[in-house]
Amino acid sequence: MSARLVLLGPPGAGKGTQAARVSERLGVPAISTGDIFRANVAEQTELGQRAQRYMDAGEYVPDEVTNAMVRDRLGQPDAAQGFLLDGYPRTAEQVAELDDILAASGATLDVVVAIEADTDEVVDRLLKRAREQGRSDDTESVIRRRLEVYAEQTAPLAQTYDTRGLLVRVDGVGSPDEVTDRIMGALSRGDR
Ligand code: B4P
Repeated sequence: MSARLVLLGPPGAGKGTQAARVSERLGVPAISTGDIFRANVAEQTELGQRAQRYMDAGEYVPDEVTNAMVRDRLGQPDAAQGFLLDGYPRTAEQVAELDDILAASGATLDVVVAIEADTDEVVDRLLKRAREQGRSDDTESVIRRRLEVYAEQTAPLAQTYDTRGLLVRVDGVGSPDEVTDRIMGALSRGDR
């Protein structure tokens, strides 16, 4: 079973939801750049102060900030035997940085799972989360901007990883359990 994974997908596709479940089943840490940023915002660290205005506007935090944070996190002992990255890489520069980080330790990615869901579905989910949890970037206009940024900068990365023979596409519509079963099935079959 693969140990170094990336979860790709638009905002609201279920990356965070599936990262928690799949990482537990595989016994590797789930590393969510969004969660790390939000924890830093809550604690008002310097990193949080830098990230907040981008997140609240639906823009990506600059690559130099995000890359340094991920490099540091992947250098921690619990990530040495594997990890599941949720929400990273999101830009071509982040792909290059991840390649560099892994090459330095002689490691390689095993699989990139793209969770697919159409725009109406993800907007509905994020607006529901806005009503239930009040996340500051879940307003309708910010959601639209996050989807635009995703289409411009992150959607093309699926092609990059497909060309490398690492991509597996999974339908993200259905219950969380159904989506987890699809991901675990694809991993155990070795789909690429
Ligand atoms: P993230 O925290 O990654 O936010 P997200 O893309 O909206 O995904 P999230 O994981 O929260 O949603 P999920 O699909 O699981 O990023 C937030 C911001 O941080 C970015 O906009 C950016 O500013 C910054 N950032 C993060 N990483 C960065 C990077 N690499 N570079 C630069 N900036 C970065 O779930 C959404 C909702 O759907 C939930 O309410 C969930 O309960 C629900 N849901 C999940 N699965 C479902 C299902 N099967 N059915 C119904 N609902 C479901």
